[in-house]
Parts: sequence; structure tokens; C-alpha cells
Amino acid sequence: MKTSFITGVTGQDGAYLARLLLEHGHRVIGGVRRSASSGLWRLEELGIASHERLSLVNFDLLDPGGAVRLLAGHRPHEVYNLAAQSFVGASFTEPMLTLQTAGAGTLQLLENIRAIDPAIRFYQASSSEMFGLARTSPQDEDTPFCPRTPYGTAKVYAHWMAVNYRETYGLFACSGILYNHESPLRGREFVTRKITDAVARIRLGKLDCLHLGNLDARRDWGYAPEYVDAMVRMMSADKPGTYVLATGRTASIRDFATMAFRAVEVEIQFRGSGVDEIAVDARTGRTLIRVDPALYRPAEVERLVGNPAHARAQLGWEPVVPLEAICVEMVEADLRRNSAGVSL
Ligand code: NDP
Ligand code: GDR
Repeated sequence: MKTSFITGVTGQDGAYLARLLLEHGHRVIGGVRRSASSGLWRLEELGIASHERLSLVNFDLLDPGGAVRLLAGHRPHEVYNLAAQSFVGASFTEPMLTLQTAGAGTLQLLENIRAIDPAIRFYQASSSEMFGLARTSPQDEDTPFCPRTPYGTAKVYAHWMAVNYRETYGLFACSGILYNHESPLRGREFVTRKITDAVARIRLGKLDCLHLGNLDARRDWGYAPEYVDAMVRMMSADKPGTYVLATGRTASIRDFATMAFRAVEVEIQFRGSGVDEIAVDARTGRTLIRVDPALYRPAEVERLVGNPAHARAQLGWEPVVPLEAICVEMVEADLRRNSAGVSL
């Protein structure tokens, strides 16, 4: 039986990946950092928190001895490194923490794999944020990185370390450069889930108005369960590599908000510009969205769109679920949770 170790198992991708690996018959070791409150809601929503082949173990990327103990003790065949301070906005206020988790944490795992068992396969969760102010569009595996945030810069470091350990020491180290991928398990600080949660609460009369930052930003949004499937394909391939995972389509924050309100049968219209822009209910004229300049980032990545041709050709991977369907699934989940008074 294959043993897979996932760092960041309590996050969106970690939960979907754990479910998929369990379905594939693996034994899964999930790294959970200790906290005063339980952060297992995603594993519980997927019904796998108590699965007999899932072991949750204490693991913090900031604990220097943690990775050694874990790798030597559990002897996994593969490591999926998903843990990080992953919220780009917070990387401006906590740049060192972001570097230590998203950057140095990766190096520590690679070093320990090299020392303990170089046959362990390694997956690094890289990000489209590494392209930042990309000079070409769409971006692919050959596009130069131009990160614009502490998060993106830390991820560039980790990505190159994974590539270097592959080339220098022959480790099976893969790097997946993933564009934004969403689901009902997305954290509420990210803009898609913030919108779907607010739309549900407005629909239920629990919120008056949604406040957002930069409405002009455009992202290439895919479906999280499909993206973790590509991670497993990368780790099962004959050779390690770097792959862009994206849909090739972009939409703006305005587009996503329009879709989300449409899911509760409300048509919105945007009026005004800049910080005075609002969105109103086309039927009643009620203001549903306002811009809050406090939510602007010190530096912004305005537009990202990726070309997944290499993943399609080498892994047979194809994103299928369209953004409209992802949005409806998220709104429905948030309606369900908010109706039940559950806040996740
Ligand atoms: P989440 O923010 O949902 O999950 C992050 C995970 O990292 C959580 O389990 C969190 O634990 C854990 N974590 C944070 N700090 C530490 C630490 N010091 N030690 C151990 N664990 C820690 O992220 P996603 O699931 O969305 O993303 C997974 C990875 O993929 C991240 O590295 C992210 O940067 C990257 N990525 C994500 C994309 C996306 O669109 N989702 C796109 C491209 C890359 P806790 O629950 O305790 O907070
Ligand atoms: P991103 O995702 O920064 O792309 O990082 P996020 O959803 O946080 O922001 C997307 C865009 O929306 C704009 N925006 C807002 N964002 C948030 N969070 N809240 C708001 O109120 C708001 N208003 C407008 C942002 O300015 C931005 O332009 C995600 C994370 O999952 C990273 O870990 C991952 O690496 C990248 O995607 C690819």
C-alpha cells in the first residue's frame, strides 16, 4: 500500500487530495498544525475525517525537527507540500511568516527527503502569482516569473528549490504552477468564497451589503477537485516535471459577483467608478456591493491567464467544470450552511 504525506491537509486542496488518494487505496498521513480550535471542517464535510486509512499527525512547517521526525517515522512514498500562508493579502502584513512557510518550509522538506530517502517523490504547490506582472499572455512553463507580492516571491524561491533538487540531486520533485481554483471548501478570505458567502447571507436577510476591493482584477478560475487530480497525475508520471494548470479563460471580480447573484435570481448592475462604484439590484435599486479602499492591496496583480497545453499533452489532464457551475455549487453550499447557522 502506498503511503502519501500531505502537508496542509486541513486546507481546501489538502482535503480534496486526501479524499482522492484514499479513493486510490493509499494510506494518507495528514499534517495538522496544533491549534486551540479544530480546523478539520473540510475533512468532516467530505466525510473522511475518521477514515481508517487517514492518520492526522501534528506537523508545523515552522518546527525545524518536525519534517525529520515525520519522514523517518512514517516513511511515506510521496510528499505533497501544500502547506503555506496562502493568502496573498496577508503576505503584505506578514511577509516573514509567508517566506518561512511558503519558501523555507519547502527547502526544509527537500533537504530532509534528500537525507532520509531520496526515492520519496515530492510535489510542490507553486502558483500563478509567481508570474505576477507577466509580460506575455497566456503564461506557460517558459514564461519568466515577475512576482509582485511577498507571497509570489516566496513561491518563486520554493519552485526553484524544487527544480534545483530535481536537477542537482535527481529527486523526483514536481512543481505544479496552479492558477486560482475554487470550490465550496475555499477559505472565506478569498474573493470567490467571500462573494458566495455574502450572496447567501444577503439572500437570507443576514447581511445588507458586500464590501470588496479591486473589482477590475481578472483571474483564471478553475475547479479545485480537478486540480488535485492533476497533482496525482504528475506524481504518477514516469518523469518529474513542471506543469501549468489553468483553464485558459479569465473573468473579472465583477463577472464573478454577477454570476453569484444570478444563482439566487438577482440581476445586478454596476454603476459609477473607482471607490464610488456600486452594484445595485436591477429590480429594486437596492445597493448590494460597495467598494472599500481598505481592501485594495499595496500592489496588485491585475490579470492572469494560463495555458495548460503541456499538462493536457503529458498528463491527459483537461479542466472541464465551467466557472458558472463552480459558482452555483459554492452559492448553494453557502445557502445550506448559512440556513443552518453554520459559519465555516
Ligand atoms: P489553504 O489556505 O486552504 O490551506 C493552507 C494549508 O496550509 C492549511 O492546511 C494550513 O493549516 C496549512 N498551514 C499554514 N501554515 C502552516 C504551517 N506553518 N505548518 C503547517 N501547515 C500550515 O490553501 P489551498 O488549499 O487553497 O492551497 C494549497 C497550496 O496551494 C498552498 O500552498 C497555496 O499557496 C497553493 N496554491 C493554491 C492555489 C489556489 O487557488 N487554491 C493556487 C496556487 C497555489 P491551518 O488549517 O492550520 O491554517
Ligand atoms: P489571489 O486570490 O490573490 O489570486 O490568490 P484572492 O481571491 O484573494 O484575490 C483575487 C483577486 O480579487 C481581488 N479582490 C479581493 N480579494 C479578496 N481576497 N477580498 C476582497 O474583498 C477582494 N476584492 C477584490 C484581489 O485584489 C485579487 O486581485 C489565490 C490564493 O489561493 C493563492 O494562494 C494562490 O497562489 C493564487 O490564488 C493563485
